[in-house]
Amino acid sequence: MTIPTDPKTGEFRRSANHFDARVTADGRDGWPVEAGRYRLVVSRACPWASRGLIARRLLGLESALSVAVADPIQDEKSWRFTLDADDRDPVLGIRYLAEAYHAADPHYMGGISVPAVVDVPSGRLVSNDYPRITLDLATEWGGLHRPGAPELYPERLRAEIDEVNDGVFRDVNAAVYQAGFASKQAAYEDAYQRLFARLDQLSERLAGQRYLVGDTITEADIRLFTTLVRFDAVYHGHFKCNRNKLTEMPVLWAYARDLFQTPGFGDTVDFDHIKRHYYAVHEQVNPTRIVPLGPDLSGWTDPHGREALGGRPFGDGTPPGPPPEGEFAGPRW
Ligand SMILES: N[C@@H](CCC(=O)N[C@@H](CS)C(=O)NCC(=O)O)C(=O)O
Repeated sequence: MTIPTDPKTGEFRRSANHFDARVTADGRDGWPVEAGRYRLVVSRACPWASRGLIARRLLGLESALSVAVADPIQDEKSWRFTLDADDRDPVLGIRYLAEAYHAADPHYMGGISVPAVVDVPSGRLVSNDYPRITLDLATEWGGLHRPGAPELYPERLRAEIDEVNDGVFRDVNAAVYQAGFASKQAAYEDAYQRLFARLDQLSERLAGQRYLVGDTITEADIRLFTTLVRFDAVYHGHFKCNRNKLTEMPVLWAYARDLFQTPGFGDTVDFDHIKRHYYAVHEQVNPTRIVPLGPDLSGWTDPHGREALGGRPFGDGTPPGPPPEGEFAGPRW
């Protein structure tokens, strides 16, 4: 994989999400919410795709929206279904995610990214617009949510969630990549400084409250979690985000463990996929492609003590049940 950076500043250039149609309750973009119609294509390595995996579990959309898990190691044609029999996704019948992109636009020349929502009957990509995908699962897919599903994007908290998400996107979710992919010292240092300043600020915020916004789990927690859970395994070493480890930031470490141990979070996390993807795919950053054996991940299941802060993880709702057969990705150590 070639990492696109600005030749002048050395800053990582993230490509735009080209396919931004929305699956909605009223089908205004031509894609109505419908059980069994769409397939969510993910890599369990990818933080942006993992948002979708978590939201789907929390909302109980597993049977309405099936999931295809790509091999964590892309080849020159990008994401592929080599974990499946015959190297083919059993539902879409394709070998590469690129086939769904090209079914939607035969002339498309951009990146092939996950997460991707694909229309099963036509095989066409509908959306790779990851920030929108989870918000729509929370709001537009309400008719298919399980009984007791949480409100991940409640109207009354949207302004605050959006504001927190903005900072978390810029200085956490995206900043780790900007640090890791920078090709000039100043670009790296800028991302590193923003990242740790924001993590310090989030630590302060979370010292006295269990979740980022309100007293229940929201979309904001999902977005912060997907970066924190990768922090020590890949960002600290591979991306040089090494002022300290997550395990050395007591508030954030307890917060991340609390979420990890909440049904719907930890059971989507596959540290093996995460480590192999980052260390083996970014050969500009890690030319030997050696995947480190550490860190010791056993602490993720240690008690976190955050119940003492109160909070109602699912509000008036309930936690989701176990993941469907064959989908459990959680702690296996
Ligand atoms: N679609 C977005 C975000 C999703 C994203 O970056 N996904 C990564 C995996 S973590 C991916 O699929 N990268 C391959 C590519 O963009 O070609 C983007 O391109 O910036």
